[in-house]
Amino acid sequence: MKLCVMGLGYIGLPTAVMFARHGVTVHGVDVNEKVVHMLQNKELHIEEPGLIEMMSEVIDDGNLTFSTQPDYADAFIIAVPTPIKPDKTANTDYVAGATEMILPFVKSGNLVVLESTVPPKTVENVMIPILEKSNLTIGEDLYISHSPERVLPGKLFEELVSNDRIVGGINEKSSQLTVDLYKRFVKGTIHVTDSTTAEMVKLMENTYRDVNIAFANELARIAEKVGFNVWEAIELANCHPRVNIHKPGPGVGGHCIAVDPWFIIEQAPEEAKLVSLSRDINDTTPFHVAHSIEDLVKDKENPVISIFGLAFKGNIDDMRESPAAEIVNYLQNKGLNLKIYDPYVTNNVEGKVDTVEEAVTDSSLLVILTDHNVFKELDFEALESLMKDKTIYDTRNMLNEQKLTNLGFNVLQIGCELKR
Ligand code: SAJ
Repeated sequence: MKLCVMGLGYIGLPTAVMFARHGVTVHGVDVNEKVVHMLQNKELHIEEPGLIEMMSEVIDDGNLTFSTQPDYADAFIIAVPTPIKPDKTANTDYVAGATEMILPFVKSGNLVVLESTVPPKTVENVMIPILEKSNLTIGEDLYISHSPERVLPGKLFEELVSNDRIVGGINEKSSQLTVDLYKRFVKGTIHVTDSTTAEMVKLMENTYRDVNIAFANELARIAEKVGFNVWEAIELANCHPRVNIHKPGPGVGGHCIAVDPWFIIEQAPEEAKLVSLSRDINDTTPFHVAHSIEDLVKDKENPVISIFGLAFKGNIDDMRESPAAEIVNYLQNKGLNLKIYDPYVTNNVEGKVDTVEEAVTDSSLLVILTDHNVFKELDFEALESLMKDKTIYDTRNMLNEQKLTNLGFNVLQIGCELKR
């Protein structure tokens, strides 16, 4: 069995490695020559636990090769990015480009699987018209499916195996061939449907979280107005066996949850009212939090604000669509003096410092924006003496409020009254 994987990013590369470890001869393709060159030399351009070891092994065994050009194969997997355009519609050019690239190599009996997250009908409206140019009869000579990736970076190899998988073929034979392909390593259930449903399932999962988080963020704003503690209220509501309200926070970041709902909106803007409103609530949340921060220091003279966290979520270095970065930009544009600390992020950011001590010296306000676990273990007793005013604004509700109050801190949270 020979497989050609188009796109060697966070999903394509680990997927290629997994197949190569399970009896498949894999040829990995990327348009980026530098990436291909690095991989050929067993160097990684992405980080994922276990990847380098497993990749080196399959390269040494001769089961995985890399190039900028596709090759003949029994099956093709397309795992290329689908970025969002400034007008909030999906850019499917890379999907179209990868499909065009394999066109000269597809033969009768081949299977083409799209893994990239796409707007509904992309298989039908983007891929099929291109593959029709092969002169093969679609669905009879050439089989096509969508099987969306749903794995969490950092836990990729675990989730590739244990997560359930959705397979949406353009017909029964396409689905069957796709199931046969993935069952080489997938231990979760493989659910079969059609390609458009599969496209929607992936978008619905991330949109479910976006809408639920928007509800939590809205509840936080209501709590600030009405005067109750949203965290306690959500915890109590979630004691009900059929309630699961997500957590409020400084906003929704990352390249999935903050992006995928737009792929639904672009196909049905009139109908996707709740989805649009949720995007709006989550997109304006960083500004709501930034205004609260401004308000907390408005009576201070030349205040120093310590910002803890730049990544879009805890324990990672990823700043894509990060609400923390938006809050930082907003406050810096207002001329506020920020000292920013994030032990994971290596990007150059104005105001970023290397130590906790530098970040808190002379500070009037310490703001937690990202839920990195290491922030829980900070020695607040030692930090307290370096700060000017002992106020902490914990937008993630991750610190031990009682312990900090005992140390003399005034601890504030989003979704609670802001007592200055
Ligand atoms: N967040 C909250 N409140 C919450 C949960 C999350 O404010 O209760 C925020 C986070 O801080 C972060 C953002 O939402 O800024 C998104 O984080 P996340 O952990 O919910 O999701 P992602 O974007 O890292 O990964 C998601 C996952 N999808 C689901 O859980 C349904 C993952 O399984 C997908 O593979 C990934 O999107 C993807 O590639 O689509």
